[in-house]
This record gives sequence, structure tokens and C-alpha cells, in this order.
Amino acid sequence: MMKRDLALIGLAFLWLLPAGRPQQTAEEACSLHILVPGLKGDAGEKGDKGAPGRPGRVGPAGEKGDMGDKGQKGSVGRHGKIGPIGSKGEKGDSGDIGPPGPNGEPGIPCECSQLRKAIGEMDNQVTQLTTELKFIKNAVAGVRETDSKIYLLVKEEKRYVDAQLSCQGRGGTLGMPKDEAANGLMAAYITQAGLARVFIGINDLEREGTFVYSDRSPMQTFNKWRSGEPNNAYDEEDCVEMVASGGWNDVACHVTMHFLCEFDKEHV
Ligand code: GN1
Ligand code: CA
Ligand code: CA
Repeated sequence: MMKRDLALIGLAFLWLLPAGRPQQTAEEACSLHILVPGLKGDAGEKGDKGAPGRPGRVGPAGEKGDMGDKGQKGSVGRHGKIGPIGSKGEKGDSGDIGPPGPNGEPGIPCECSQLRKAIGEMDNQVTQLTTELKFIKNAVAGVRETDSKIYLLVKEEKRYVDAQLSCQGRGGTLGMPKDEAANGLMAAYITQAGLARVFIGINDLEREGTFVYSDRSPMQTFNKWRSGEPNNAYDEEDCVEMVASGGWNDVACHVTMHFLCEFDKEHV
């Protein structure tokens, strides 16, 4: 507020004094005037040093430093998870023979003499049927057999591939002499039939010089090549014939001749 304003307020104050105090003198009125603030004093002395301010705000993140040295090796970790199940082990040895079982129930009494008679008659029938079957096999069909195989000489002249198809159509394959016994049986069969040669199931159709049996099995050490065979004569001999002596010779596959089929008894 300006000094002048304060003086005016002081005068107004005097003028408004209550009339109920007439004994007030002019001097008293003047002393009232002194209450009005005087002029601004001189600047005071410098105050004491203030208390330290509050800590400043957190500064921005510093730049990334260089990588520190490698730490020390840690202690051994906990056990890992259980691994996958291993492969099945080998079969163990068979156990000891168990104790004998309890006795069975007593059998029902039978008419033994009648049953023995029936069994005897059946035995006779089996013998007769075996003889008849042998006759049919040898004289009618003209086959030869071993414990595991049946051989059939087919007196039809065919090319190698058609001969193989004919044997397959009958449930077999062209004859495959894989040992001395089979080769001997086949040779005797050819001789007894009065033939000179037949196709057998051996060829090098897939790879020249590599002979395989018609079941695609590779030729082992056993062979009956005639002297100088196989010679792949005229560069065209990829099929094999057996001559009456039992020897083998490679011949052209397109020539036609009789052939010898072979059947597995298991598959008959
Ligand atoms: C036969 O046709 P030739 O004699 O040249 C035979 C060959 C034998 C050869 C042995 C079609 O040939 O496979 O290796 O005799 N060819 C035929 O001397 O039988
Ligand atoms: Ca050949
Ligand atoms: Ca030959």
C-alpha cells in the first residue's frame, strides 16, 4: 500500500472518531497519527546459512560398461530328469521244468475192440490212398518230389518268360537247383523223360554276368556250369538251360523249349 493511502486512511480514522468523546484534545488526535507505519527501514544483516536442501532427483542411466571378468565355476547342479526308457533287454534263459500236474478224471469205458477195428480199417485206407496218390503223381502228373519240394516237367515249348509265368500260374516257379541233390533229381527227371534240355529258373537279365535264381535270390557257391559257360554267346544269352547230364548253359531267352517247375510243399 502506498504511503499516501496510509495517510488518507489515518485521516478517515480521525474523522470517524465517536462524538461521545468530546474531551479528546487536538494533541491526542495528532498522537494517533503516529500509528501509521513509517518509511521502510534499512536492510537487515545477512541471515544465517539455511539447512541443506532435499536430495536431487535420480539422474538418467549411465552408458553400458565393458564386460566384467568371467565368474568362478558354480557348484554341482541338482540331478537331471529321469532319461527315456532303454531298449528291451535280451530274452532270459527258460525256467526249470515245473512239477507234474494232477491226475486227470477217469476215462469213459469204451467198446475198444470196435474202435480198434475202425482204426485198422482207416490205416488200410490211408495206405491205399497213398499208393494211389503216388501213382497219380508219377504216372499221371509225372512229378518228382523230395521232402520239401515237388518238381514238374512241363512238355510244352515256351520262351523263358512264358515258362516262368506258366510255373507261377500253377503255384510254383521255374526249378531252382540250389544243391547237388536237387540238381541230381532234376537231371534224372530230364533224362527219364527222354529230353535233351529244359529251361530252369536262373538268369542274368537284370545285370549281365550276375546270375540270380527266379526267386531273385543270389547264386551261392553251388553251380553246375558246363565247361566254358556261361559265355553270353552272341551277346544275347541271359537265361539258363539244364542239359540231361545236369550241366548248365546260358542261352538266349527267346528260344523255346520244355521247362521244369518247382513247388514248395508248404504252399501246396
Ligand atoms: C551253343 O550255337 P553255338 O554252338 O555257337 C549254345 C551256347 C553255348 C555253346 C557252347 C543257342 O552255341 O549257349 O555256349 O553252344 N547256343 C545255343 O559251345 O544253345
Ligand atoms: Ca548274359
Ligand atoms: Ca552259353
